[in-house]
Amino acid sequence: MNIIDELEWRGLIHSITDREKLETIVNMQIKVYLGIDPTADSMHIGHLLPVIMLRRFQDYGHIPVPLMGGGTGQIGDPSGRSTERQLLDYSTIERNVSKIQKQVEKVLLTDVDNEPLFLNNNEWGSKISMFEFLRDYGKFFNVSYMLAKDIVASRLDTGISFTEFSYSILQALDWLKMYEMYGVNMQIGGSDQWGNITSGLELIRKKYPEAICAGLTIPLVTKSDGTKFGKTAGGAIWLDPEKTSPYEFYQFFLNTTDDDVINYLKIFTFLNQDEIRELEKEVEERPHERKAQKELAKNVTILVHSEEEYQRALEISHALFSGDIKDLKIDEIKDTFKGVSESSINASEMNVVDFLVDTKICKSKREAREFVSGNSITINGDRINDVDFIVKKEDAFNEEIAIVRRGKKNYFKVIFN
Ligand code: 485
Repeated sequence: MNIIDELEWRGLIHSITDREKLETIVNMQIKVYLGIDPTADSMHIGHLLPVIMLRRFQDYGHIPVPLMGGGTGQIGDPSGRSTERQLLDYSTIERNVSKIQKQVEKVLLTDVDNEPLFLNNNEWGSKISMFEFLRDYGKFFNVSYMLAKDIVASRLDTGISFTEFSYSILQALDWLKMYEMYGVNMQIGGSDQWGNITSGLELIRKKYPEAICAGLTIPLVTKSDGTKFGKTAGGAIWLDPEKTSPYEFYQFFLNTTDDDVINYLKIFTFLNQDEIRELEKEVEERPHERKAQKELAKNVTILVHSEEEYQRALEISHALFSGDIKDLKIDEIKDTFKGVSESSINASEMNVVDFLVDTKICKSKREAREFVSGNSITINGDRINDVDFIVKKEDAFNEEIAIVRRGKKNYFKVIFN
């Protein structure tokens, strides 16, 4: 199997600019680039697939070229957006670049011959003068052609600034520069990047008609129930453990449905065809064991975080599943329940029914009584079935946080002030 067969089997190819050219360059050593703009101080789960893709190329002996958009991040890609972006200041961009670069480094192999070539487009972008830009690059772009590109066309009604309109020229210029300086002959990106990738390819071809380069886009990750992948009630799933704890990260993948799990194993893990076929059988024959989900969550958590973080996530999951959270440390409690709905109370003790209503865990006293007498409430791991029970600050974790479970799965965090 070569890399193309592998990507095809995994369902990772949305479009290829030129199949024949790609077939030619896979037999040599490809320098394959992926650009990421430093719009936040961390990548999110949407970035993970393309970065893993770079690693797949690396595993086949090719050279990954992660490009940090230190320059383009100052402008803002209109692709996939219906409104103008907020401009970021320079110091934020620099800080974001270094954080994102570290996250990319974790997924790629660094102590190998085909180590990644990290680049930043601010390097050349900041050196090009305005006149040079318009004379040497702008001349290659026909405005009516640019207006016809989906991204721009879809923004013509609502409005697009000249700044964002110019973005795809900058991305095209990047590829040309990297082709000239480093021989970068391939670009990958999500399917929203198609317009930018083809612009780059066309620019290279105009200057170097003999160039053998190819672009490839990756499909959007879909969910079988039609909802958007990567978003939870708590917001986006980030790779930074400070923003999304490894436990939440692990849980996110663990919660994958039976309908989606085989697809996700193919795209997010390095498990091979045989291993995935085995897990497919497990889903069919013993779905309740959730072996495929566990394997998915384990592999991705170890890749993005570490073996230790994975073990911690497992321990926390077991504790939560059994409801036995008493042994968790305060930091783990904070971590585990980050993003869980939170409320605060000012009293140091309170009757449980009032407490449940005050914290909005229950809608009314009547509902609160029903939950308590129905054995559905636990506080800090203890089941409370007495409506006269008094909840006390001194019993809370660190005398600070009470964790309430309503029913099997609904957790709430209450902060004592
Ligand atoms: O030369 C380039 C300069 C910048 C970029 C690419 C090439 C970044 C690109 N324009 C972009 O905006 N990418 C998004 C980002 O940075 O958040 C996302 C894409 C997604 C996937 C991901 O980056 O929306 O499809 O490519 C890695």
